[in-house]
Amino acid sequence: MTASAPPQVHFRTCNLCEAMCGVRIEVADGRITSIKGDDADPFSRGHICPKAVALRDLHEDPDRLRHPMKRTASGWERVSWEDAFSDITRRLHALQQEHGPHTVGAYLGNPNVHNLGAMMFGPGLLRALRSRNRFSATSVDQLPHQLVAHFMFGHQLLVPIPDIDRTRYMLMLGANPLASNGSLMTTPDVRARLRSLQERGGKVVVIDPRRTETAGIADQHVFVRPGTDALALFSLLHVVLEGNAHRMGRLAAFVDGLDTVVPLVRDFPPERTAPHTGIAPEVLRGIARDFLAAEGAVCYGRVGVSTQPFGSLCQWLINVLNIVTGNLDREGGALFTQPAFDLIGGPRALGVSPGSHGRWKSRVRGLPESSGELPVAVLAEEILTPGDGRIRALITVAGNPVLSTPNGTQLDTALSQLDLMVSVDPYLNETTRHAHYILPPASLLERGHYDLVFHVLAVRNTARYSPPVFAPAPDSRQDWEILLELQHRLETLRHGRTARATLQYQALKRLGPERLLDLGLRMGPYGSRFHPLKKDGLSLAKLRASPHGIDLGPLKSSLPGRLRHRSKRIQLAPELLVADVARLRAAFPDDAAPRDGELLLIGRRHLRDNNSWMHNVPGLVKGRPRCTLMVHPDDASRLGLADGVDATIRSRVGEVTVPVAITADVMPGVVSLPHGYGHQRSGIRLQVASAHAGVSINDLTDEQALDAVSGNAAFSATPVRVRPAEPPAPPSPSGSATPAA
Ligand SMILES: Nc1nc2c(c(=O)[nH]1)N[C@H]1C(S)=C(S)[C@@H](COP(=O)(O)OP(=O)(O)OC[C@H]3O[C@@H](n4cnc5c(=O)[nH]c(N)nc54)[C@H](O)[C@@H]3O)O[C@H]1N2
Ligand SMILES: Nc1nc2c(c(=O)[nH]1)N[C@H]1C(S)=C(S)[C@@H](COP(=O)(O)OP(=O)(O)OC[C@H]3O[C@@H](n4cnc5c(=O)[nH]c(N)nc54)[C@H](O)[C@@H]3O)O[C@H]1N2
Ligand code: SF4
Ligand SMILES: [Mo]
Repeated sequence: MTASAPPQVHFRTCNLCEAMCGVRIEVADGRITSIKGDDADPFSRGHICPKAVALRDLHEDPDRLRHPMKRTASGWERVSWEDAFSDITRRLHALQQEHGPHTVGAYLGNPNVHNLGAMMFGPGLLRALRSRNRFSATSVDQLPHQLVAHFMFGHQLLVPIPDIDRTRYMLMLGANPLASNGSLMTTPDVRARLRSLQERGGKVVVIDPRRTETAGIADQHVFVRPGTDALALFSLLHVVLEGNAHRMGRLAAFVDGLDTVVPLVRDFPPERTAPHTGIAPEVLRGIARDFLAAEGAVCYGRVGVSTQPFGSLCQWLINVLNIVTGNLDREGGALFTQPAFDLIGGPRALGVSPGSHGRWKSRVRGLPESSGELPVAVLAEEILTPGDGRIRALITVAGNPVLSTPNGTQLDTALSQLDLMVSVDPYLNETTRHAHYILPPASLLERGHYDLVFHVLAVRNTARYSPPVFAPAPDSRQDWEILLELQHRLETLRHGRTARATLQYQALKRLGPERLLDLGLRMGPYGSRFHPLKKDGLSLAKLRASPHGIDLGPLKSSLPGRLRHRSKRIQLAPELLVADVARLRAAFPDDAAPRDGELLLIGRRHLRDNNSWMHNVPGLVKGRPRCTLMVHPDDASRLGLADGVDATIRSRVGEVTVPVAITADVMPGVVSLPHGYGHQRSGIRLQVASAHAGVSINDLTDEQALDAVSGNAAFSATPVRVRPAEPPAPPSPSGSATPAA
């Protein structure tokens, strides 16, 4: 017997969701033997969720692709990186020569934001493509937040973050952080943080059409009819601003537009909106009263009030509520972060653009771009509609839009008609099965990690770098290396091989994400670069020497300095948002009759899911099937639905059949189905997920249902009809070819 080496211990940030939990990973003989919370992480303090152990399963997953693959008439074939890169870029270039730059589309999925290399090198590839047909998961998620931040504060990433550790009143709409672990609010161990909020005498109030896990621990839960939150928020503001009594305090000196807002809110007394929202006027008045009385209150809204028909109005009104009550930029309210790598106020070349809107429009439906991208709800029609400017080729990077964007069935069809599709992705899944090439990156534990984005959105200023746990596998490429290679080859085909471009490419290749990170840290607000006196300023070396991360303190007041409008003033009443109020009024006239028999569909998340791509981890999918349709008992009995028995759900765009779960936790008239399922599609290579297929909610959601201002998908409040499923046809007796007469 040979003695095995003692286990090595690696400290790392889990990058699977936004919470940035510190983990402690033990490796013996090249294999992971344990994953635990890192008790010494000053931010997450040892907390992890059940998904953390999936870091190992994902790394070891036999279905994870390890080599570039090409789809041929006889199936998938392994190809060399060189052959893949050269054929792909040659064909992309030829298509662009013939049909113009916009004929190549790109879709960037959510995991890009959790990937240092992709964050740094994705923009270069997009620049090289020169296409207006860029899409991302942003427009099925947080686009309203970003657009509103761009309008109001002058930068799309100036998203106010709830000061959860000091607030005394937290009003949450459309968020379930106990399942999601928090979003646009990086907050590891949110349960403990909410408990301390309550222990210091504070209150948590949840407005949600479902009594969620978070609602379950809240002091108050209020049902709201899906898609009507903008009305409820207007009514809250109506009460708060009664008698014209704003309480902006010091904010008043740099806020423009209160005069526009005040007359708007007069139109929405709680008594008038109650029939639509289902929220009793006295309940809303009580919330407004408590909000005003609290020493530090914050209103926070997330996916449920972003992916809905009035997503932008909701995010706007949430900011307005925080501002007019004096809770923006205040301890215990909502504050902006001061991250070590500053994507907002740092050097332009290392930052994110402040944002834009309407510089161009989509070809078919004429929807406006936001910050350089178009709403992904138009992707399918841009491929399917013939004519000049049609998308003929598509690159997807870390995205599964067939399961994650509205009317996935339509996109599924569209993808099969592309001349060329390339997917940078570790899996052969519902989307990448349409690719001509799949370029799988090295595993997530084979790369260094720093959360460029989530440090910007965290409830505390911290910084933490994770070196790779494993050396990259032989002949593997990191995401950033794949993106840089595609970029360089495309540019070379276009401009020829110039000395300058070659030097630049070689320099970037040598620098890689880590050196760029170091540069950003040094140039950042805590950095050493330009502060010769601050010898111990932040740098990558310093982070490497602090493997548990560095605490940089609680969020601090930063206004008006941090605003990115040249005027250094907050725009309380951006024109496009004010104009959208007419649409809200028209959608909910005073004499609206209830729609007979129609149910409103909403989504949900479960702690053990992560969008569409973690159902291949056995430990996360075990137990009772989670892809069920929650139905209120009253609706179930009216419709003849039984618990555990299949029902068929039909919307304008499609139909799915799934077991029913009867529960009074959903509001009457509302049904809920999780997203990210639907792994029954043929040709995927996800053994475990295929055995837990479920159905895709996005085979029901409608690509025409959008937040009109941003073009963000409006998943919530999809009208559906539900009926008991037809019993499966009885098997015909064997041997009989003709049915019995
Ligand atoms: N376990 C797990 N964690 C995740 C993810 C995951 O898939 N699984 N995904 C990650 C991602 S990409 C994101 S963006 C975040 C999202 O993080 P959250 O926003 O916290 O996500 P959800 O849990 O979907 O919570 C949305 C809530 O909105 C409610 N809702 C739906 N429609 C309406 C409405 O019209 N009005 C109101 N008031 N509420 C409504 C739903 O019932 C639900 O409770 O989670 C991240 N974390
Ligand atoms: N109905 C409904 N639809 C929704 C939502 C909802 O609440 N309801 N939520 C929306 C939200 S918030 C989001 S963010 C989107 C997500 O939408 P997407 O980003 O399109 O989908 P994901 O399921 O996150 O798929 C991620 C893909 O990235 C791949 N991947 C994972 N890690 C890596 C990596 O390190 N590198 C590379 N190159 N690839 C990787 C996975 O294999 C998978 O193919 O879905 C949205 N869709
Ligand atoms: S909460 Fe998020 S970051 Fe923390 S362990 Fe779970 S998946 Fe990882
Ligand atoms: Mo998301």
